[in-house]
Amino acid sequence: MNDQQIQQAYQIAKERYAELGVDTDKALDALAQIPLSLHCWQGDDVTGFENAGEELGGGIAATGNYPGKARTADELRHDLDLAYRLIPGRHRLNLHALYAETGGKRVERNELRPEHFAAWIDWAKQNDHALDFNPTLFSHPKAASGFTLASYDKGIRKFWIEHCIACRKIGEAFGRELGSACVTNIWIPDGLKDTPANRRTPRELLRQSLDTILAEKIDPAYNLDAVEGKLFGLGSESYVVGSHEFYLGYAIANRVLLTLDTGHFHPTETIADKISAVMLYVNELLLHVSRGVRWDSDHVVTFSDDSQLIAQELVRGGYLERVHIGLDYFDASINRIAAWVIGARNTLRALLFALLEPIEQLRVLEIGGDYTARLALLEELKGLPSGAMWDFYCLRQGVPVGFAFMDLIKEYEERELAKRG
Ligand code: RNT
Ligand code: ZN
Repeated sequence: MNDQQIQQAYQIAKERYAELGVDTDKALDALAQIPLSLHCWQGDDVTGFENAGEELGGGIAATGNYPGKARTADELRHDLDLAYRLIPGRHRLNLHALYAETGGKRVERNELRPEHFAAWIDWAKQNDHALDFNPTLFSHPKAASGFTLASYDKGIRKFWIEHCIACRKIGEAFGRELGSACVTNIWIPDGLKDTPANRRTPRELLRQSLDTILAEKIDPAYNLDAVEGKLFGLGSESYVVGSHEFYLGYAIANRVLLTLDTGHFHPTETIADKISAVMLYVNELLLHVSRGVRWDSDHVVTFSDDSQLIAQELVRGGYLERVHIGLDYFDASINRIAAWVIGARNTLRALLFALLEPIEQLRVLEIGGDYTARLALLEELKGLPSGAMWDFYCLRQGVPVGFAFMDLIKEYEERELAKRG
């Protein structure tokens, strides 16, 4: 399809939507305002640059050995540059503390400072990406027991508390330097493989640790704190200290953001239904959009019922202003740049699909009790030419339309990734 054909297809599609009272130009403008936070860790299988010889820990796993993974921060940034060129819109980058650049010097995690992220800040400024952040409480000898902030060992807790405090300050620096609040998200792996005898004390310890970490107030214009729970991990199948209920309570009581990761619940449970419930009690949410396959497997996001339902909830509920959308998956079995691009494009497509709904009409039908027509209309919408909208949006945003983005990835794979051995 050439540009003219894409525009013609858009015009015809626009009329189809107009018949239902949907303003497609408005939908495309709204989509252009939504930033996604791309997770740096898809580019190197959550390895980072500490070079301390630690395996990926914390009960998460990246499987696959597709060639060409980024080995240095420069390679990772270079790979990200390509990904951003193939994703329509302006987007953020989500960093992990593990991605510090310390110039070959060993810097303990509780001693990390903004200067260890200077190259990331420069790159972010040059490329107009705001930054988000995460302390890294895994892949480290002091996390080897499986416990960090909820450890019975006071020294271990202290170390990780100091790490999280250091990370909030780094987040604050990101926010200040880039003029956009950094969301600093705390996720810890703490839990037990087998039936615990005491579920209570580790949760009390975790609460204490979080209270200490968050004691210092930081201007929300620069840093926002978020807490992420989960149901289970590898080696923490029977008990996770930081469960959903734990953090839901903590976020409400302490006015921090709650993080909902799509892979962190029972496999038949969707976070879409949770959004309108928790938004009554928390001011802001962070989403980790991922795709679990049978478990929290962190597969690339697809244009699935699940991703569409989440996007619909955000749009229908009017929550876009209060929800930060991040991606969180790590697939090492396919081209890692393509993984970023496919997952991000699908998340945006799900949002576009939601923005194209004749929401007023659906509401009128529902309030009037006409559930038959509601069902009929919802199903008809699936057949409307949303693909033509998406193609036109990509064209307008100056990124490849359709499958053509894979040509650039293939070309980069041959030119750059092949050199990485
Ligand atoms: C783990 C959490 C967490 C991590 C990242 C790397 O289950 O989802 O968000 O994926 O911190
Ligand atoms: Zn997550």
